[in-house]
Amino acid sequence: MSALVEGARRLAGRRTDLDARVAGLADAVEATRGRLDDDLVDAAAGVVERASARLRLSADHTVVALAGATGSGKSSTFNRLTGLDLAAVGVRRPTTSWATACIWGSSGAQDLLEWLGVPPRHQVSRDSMLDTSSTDELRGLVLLDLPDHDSTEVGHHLEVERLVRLADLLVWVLDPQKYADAAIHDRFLKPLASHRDVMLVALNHIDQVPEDRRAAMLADVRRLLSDDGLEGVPVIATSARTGEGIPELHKAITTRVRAKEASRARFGHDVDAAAADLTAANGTAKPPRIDDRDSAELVDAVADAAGVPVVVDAVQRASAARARRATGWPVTAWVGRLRPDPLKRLHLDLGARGRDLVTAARSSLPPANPVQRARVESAIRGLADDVSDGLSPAWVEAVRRASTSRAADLEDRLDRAVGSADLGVAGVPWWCRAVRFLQWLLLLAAVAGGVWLAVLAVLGYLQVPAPSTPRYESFPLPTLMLVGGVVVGIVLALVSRVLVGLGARARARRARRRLRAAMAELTDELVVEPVRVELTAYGRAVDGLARARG
Ligand SMILES: Nc1nc2c(ncn2[C@@H]2O[C@H](COP(=O)(O)OP(=O)(O)O)[C@@H](O)[C@H]2O)c(=O)[nH]1
Ligand SMILES: [Mg+2]
Repeated sequence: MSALVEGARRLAGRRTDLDARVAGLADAVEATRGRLDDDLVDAAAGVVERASARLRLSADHTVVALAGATGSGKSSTFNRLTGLDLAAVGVRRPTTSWATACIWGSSGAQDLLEWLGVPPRHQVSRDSMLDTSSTDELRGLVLLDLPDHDSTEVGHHLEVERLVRLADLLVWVLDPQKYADAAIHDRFLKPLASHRDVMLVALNHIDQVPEDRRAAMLADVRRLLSDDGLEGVPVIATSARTGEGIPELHKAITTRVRAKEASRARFGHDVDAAAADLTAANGTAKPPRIDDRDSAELVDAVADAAGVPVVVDAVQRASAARARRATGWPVTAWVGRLRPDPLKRLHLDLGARGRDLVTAARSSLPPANPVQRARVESAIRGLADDVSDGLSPAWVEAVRRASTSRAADLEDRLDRAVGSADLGVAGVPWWCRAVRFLQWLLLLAAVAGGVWLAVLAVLGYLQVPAPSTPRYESFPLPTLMLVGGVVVGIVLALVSRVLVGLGARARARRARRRLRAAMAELTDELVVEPVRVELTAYGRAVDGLARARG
């Protein structure tokens, strides 16, 4: 990050009076753009623009910088103007040296000086010294003796450029011996043409120019400046040694300080007026929050329109059918299979994955009917109205607009959201598979018992002596196997049926939960979030306007 950007940011973070108020108004302008009346916002934006441009980076101080080539007399002039022997005269300052500063009425100048790169030992406050009359006149003045401007160091040159850009007034000190030096004009003065309005030239060392030549030399200086694109820049003949012209220079600086003070006052009024107008349209109500109840009703309405109840019902029925088929007595289950499958009628596929089931269920769903749609619309409106209750009409409108801004997407995305939700209903529960295994064992036992009995019967019919039949507790084993296998199988099927019903309901509940979560996510993205964006903007506007009003 360049030093300039860094410094500007630090200054922007400065919270002194008008600076902060203009920044607040700028925030409010940004937050209300497109929401409040355009003319109103444009007017406030104009105030921000003019104020920031005119006040530059520091609203509370007038920065006057003395710049020029080595030996032109910057330091001497600085000492003359401050009445102090602060700046070292006749010293060529090395590239590492910084500006020397004198501050009149020093309060709040600390950040500014920090950014200017003036170390504390190079700062002096004119406040505590001497005559209070000139202190008052120049209150807020920061006078800088810049490092020598003809340094060949690029980094050094950039530093000076930075300071020059910040200055409210740049006093370029010229030396009569070198005023026509092409290098000075080409390298330094021409590039400053854009600073024409904030420049002043002091033709120093005037005591060394014979009286009769002064007028001609001043005219020559003006002509050269004009060639540089600096026409109209005031030129004052000064002598830091004899004090000649110093009162004029002093006066020019005082005028500049007053002008800045006047513009500060004017912009203060402009900011007041713009902030008041904007506040009237914006309102000052506390930024509202979105009520959970409103979004819950919206999710309900959307879930209904998306056919969530139908899908949940299908999940329950399909899960029950699947589990019943797995746990039923194999004989009746097989007979049942001969009957038309109720799920087939429902177009519900018993795919291994729950997703197939849902896709099928969705495909057989009727699209949302007008009643369902109306409920969604009214839920959205209800949310927008509740949230914007108490806001100014413009913001009520903005919130309403935002709430429906993505309504078209909503219908579109609902289908996909329901279709792609993982309902967690794949396959049958593990215990169903265990029961199924048991059922087949029981059936096998019954069949074996039956066959055994049949063999015994045939042997009896043929009067062939049969081997003795094993018994269990006086019951013949084959009979026990046949009857027990059938009876236990049927009882197991009946008990399983109860469990299957409970399990299917649990799965339906889980499916509903997941579908509702998907619906909530969707409504949050497409309805609640756009509203939230408006509320955030409203909050910033209220906050910015409060700061703008001071
Ligand atoms: N005769 C005369 N000498 C001056 C004047 N201003 C500065 N000087 C001398 O010029 C030399 C350089 O002055 P200084 O203020 O250090 O210039 P800077 O390098 O621009 O800061 C010093 O010896 C000063 O005494 C002036 O108006 N008239
Ligand atoms: Mg100097």
